[in-house]
Amino acid sequence: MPKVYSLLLIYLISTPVFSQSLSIPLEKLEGDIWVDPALENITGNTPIVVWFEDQLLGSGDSYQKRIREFRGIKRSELQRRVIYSLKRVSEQSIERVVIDLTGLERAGHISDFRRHWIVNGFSCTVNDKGLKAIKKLEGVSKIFRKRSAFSPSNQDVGPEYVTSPPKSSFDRAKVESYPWNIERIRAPEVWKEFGVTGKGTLNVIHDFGFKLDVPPLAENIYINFGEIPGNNEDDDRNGFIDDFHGFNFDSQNANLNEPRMRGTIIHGNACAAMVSGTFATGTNEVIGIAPESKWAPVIGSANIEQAVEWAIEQGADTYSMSFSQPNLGELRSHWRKVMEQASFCGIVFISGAGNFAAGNNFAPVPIQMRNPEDIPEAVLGIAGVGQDGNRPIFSSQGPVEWKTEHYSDGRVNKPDFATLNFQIRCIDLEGNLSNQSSGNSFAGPHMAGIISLMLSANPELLPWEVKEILKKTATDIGDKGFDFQSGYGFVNAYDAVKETYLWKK
Ligand SMILES: [Ca+2]
Ligand SMILES: [Ca+2]
Ligand SMILES: [Ca+2]
Repeated sequence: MPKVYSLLLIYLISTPVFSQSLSIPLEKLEGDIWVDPALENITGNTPIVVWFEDQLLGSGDSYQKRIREFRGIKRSELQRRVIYSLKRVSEQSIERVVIDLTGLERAGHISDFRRHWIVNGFSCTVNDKGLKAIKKLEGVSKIFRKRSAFSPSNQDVGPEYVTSPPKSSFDRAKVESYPWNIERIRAPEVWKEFGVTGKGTLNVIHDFGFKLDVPPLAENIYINFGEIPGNNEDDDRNGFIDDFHGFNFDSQNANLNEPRMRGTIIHGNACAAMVSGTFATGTNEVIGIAPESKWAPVIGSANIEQAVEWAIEQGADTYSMSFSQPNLGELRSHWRKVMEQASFCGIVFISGAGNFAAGNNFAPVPIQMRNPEDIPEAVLGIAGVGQDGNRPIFSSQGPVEWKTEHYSDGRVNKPDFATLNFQIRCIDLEGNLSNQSSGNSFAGPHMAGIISLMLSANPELLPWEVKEILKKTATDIGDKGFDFQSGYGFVNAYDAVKETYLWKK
C-alpha cells in the first residue's frame, strides 16, 4: 500500500475531537506561492519541504508578537495547547490534498512522503512534474529545497541499547571534586544550596559520535519506555523503529553507536557529559552541570523537523546543537520556523557560536556565526571564554544578518551569551576525564546544563523567560554592555537558578 494512501486511512480513524479549550488561534502566511530559487530547473529527484499557509507564526516577525500573547502562562499548558493546535491543523491541511498526493505518488512523481506538524507541511522527493503539481495544491504556500546531511556518517556501526542502565552513582554527599569549568560556572553551589541537580529534565544532544555504554553517560541516558529495543518494530507507533534512547533521523534507524574520534574526543559524548554526566568512571569527580538530568542522543540534520517533533513528544526541555552549517540558503528560514514554533512547545534551543573567527576556517561577519546559532530568540547562540576569562581568537562573533524571503530582520545581535570554551576537560571512551579540548561545541552544552538546572528548579518557565533571566543575571564582560564577542555576558548557574524562584507561577 502506498504510504500516502495508508496515511489517509489513519486520518479517517484517528482525527481527535475538536477541543475549543485547547485550541489557539493560528496565523496565515501572506502572499502568492513562493518557490525556493534553488529549485529552478531541477533535474532528477530532489528533496523538498513544503509549508502550508496555516501556521502558528504567519509572518517573519510574529515570534515577538505572539510571546506577548502568552505572558504568564505555564510552560506545560502552552505546550499542551500548541501541540494540540499544530497537530490538528496539520491533519486538516493534509486532508485537503491527500488524494492528489496519493495520485502523484502512484504516478511516480513524488516519493518518501512525510507529514510534519511542528511546521505545518510535509517533506518528499519530487521530480519536475511532482514539483509543478505540488505548487498548485490547495493551501501550499512555500516550497524549499532540502539538503542532505551536511556531515553524513561514514562510520555508522549500528544500534546500541543500554537495556539495563546502571543505577546512578551520583550522590551529592559523596562529591569530592569537579573540573575547573564546572566550578567556574557555579554548578556545585546550586547542588549544595538549592539541592537542584537537574532532576526531571530531559536534554537532547543533537550531534555525531556517540558511544552509549560509557558509565557516566549510561547512568543518565533517556529511555523511551514505550519502545522495545532491537526488535525492529515501532512498538510505540510514533513512526520510528527502536527509538529506545534516541534516533538517527538521517539514516531513519536507531544507529546511534558511532564512536568516531575527533582529535582526542568523541564529540557527542563529550557534549552530553558536560550536561548530564555523573561521576567520572570509578571516581567521585562530577563531570556534568546537571548530574541528575537525563539526556537523549539524536543524529539527523537532514530531517530537523522530525528530530524536533520527536524531542517534543519525548518531553525534552533543552535541545543542544554543537554544529554549524554554512550556506543553507533559503532553507535557513525553515530551520528558524521549526525552532520558533517548537519554542512555543516549551523547548529551549542552544547552539555553540562556532569557531570561525580565525585560522583556516575563517569566515567574515555577518556569516561568522552560521546556522542554527544564527537564529534569533528561539536559539541561544553561545560563545565562550577560557579559564583566564579571555575570549580565544577562534570564537565566532556577531552580528548575523537575516535577509531571506520570509525573514527580513537585517542585522541581528549575536551571540546571546558566553560560557566556557577553552581547554575543557572531556571524557574518553572509558568515561575517564583524561582529555581536554577547545571550541564553542562546549560553550553550548554548558548553557544547556545551566538551563536544565533552571527548569529543574522551576519547570514552568517559558523559553523566553529563561532568556530574560539569563540576561538579568549574566555578568557583563568584554566591552561594556552587549557586545558581539560575549553577547549579554558570562552566565553562571547559581545566579540564574536563584532568580528562577522569583518567577514561580
Ligand atoms: Ca517508536
Ligand atoms: Ca522496537
Ligand atoms: Ca559586554
